[in-house]
Amino acid sequence: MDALIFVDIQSDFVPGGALPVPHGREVVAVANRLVPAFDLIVATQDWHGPQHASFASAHPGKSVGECIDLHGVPQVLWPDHCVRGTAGAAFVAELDTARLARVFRKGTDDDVDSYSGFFDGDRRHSTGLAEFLRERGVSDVYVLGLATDYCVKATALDAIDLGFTTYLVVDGCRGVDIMPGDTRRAVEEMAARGVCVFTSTDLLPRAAGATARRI
Ligand code: VGL
Ligand code: ZN
Repeated sequence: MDALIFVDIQSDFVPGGALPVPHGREVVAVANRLVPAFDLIVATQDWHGPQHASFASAHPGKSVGECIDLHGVPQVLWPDHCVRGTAGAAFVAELDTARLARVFRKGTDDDVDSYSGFFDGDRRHSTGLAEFLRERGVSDVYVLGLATDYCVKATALDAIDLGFTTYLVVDGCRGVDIMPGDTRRAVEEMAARGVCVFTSTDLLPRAAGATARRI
């Protein structure tokens, strides 16, 4: 059983939003095109309180892009983004959400950041995504969304660690690239850890009953 996972395709992560991922809006068409090819589709949402510890605004004297030590863990400071219940935290309006079986929220703990869709806060708190997928007999997950070098990477690597056969739909992802090359390195790291890197055009024949081809 396959599942498609939309990672953080939220208004704040596309141009015009609070933490715009360059070309982020381009993932929406890819996501929407894949919907008919899957029987099970889920999504994650970054869902922060207004004073979240990943926000530069929560640390007087610090600015966006700086890295601080947060309870012993390096933390990049971001602009305020995806504050729960705000327009920026909503899915991009053009995203086809009609067939989402469930939405999993993360980053809800003010004191700790959480990039992976599988865990909220530290790794002891599940979002419920892994259990949800297992209950439905899912063995293979197809991951796409924003941002390649943060939440997509963390979600795909956790999927591998949790034992799912994991595919990255690479043309359905865009990265932040704080350091040039971060996105490319993230894809390389995922591939090295066992993630199969695909493009949506390799997957689309599934809708017609063909088998996906590894690139
Ligand atoms: C993300 C930075 C901060 C992401 C979330 O969804 O990749 N990036 N919060
Ligand atoms: Zn965030």
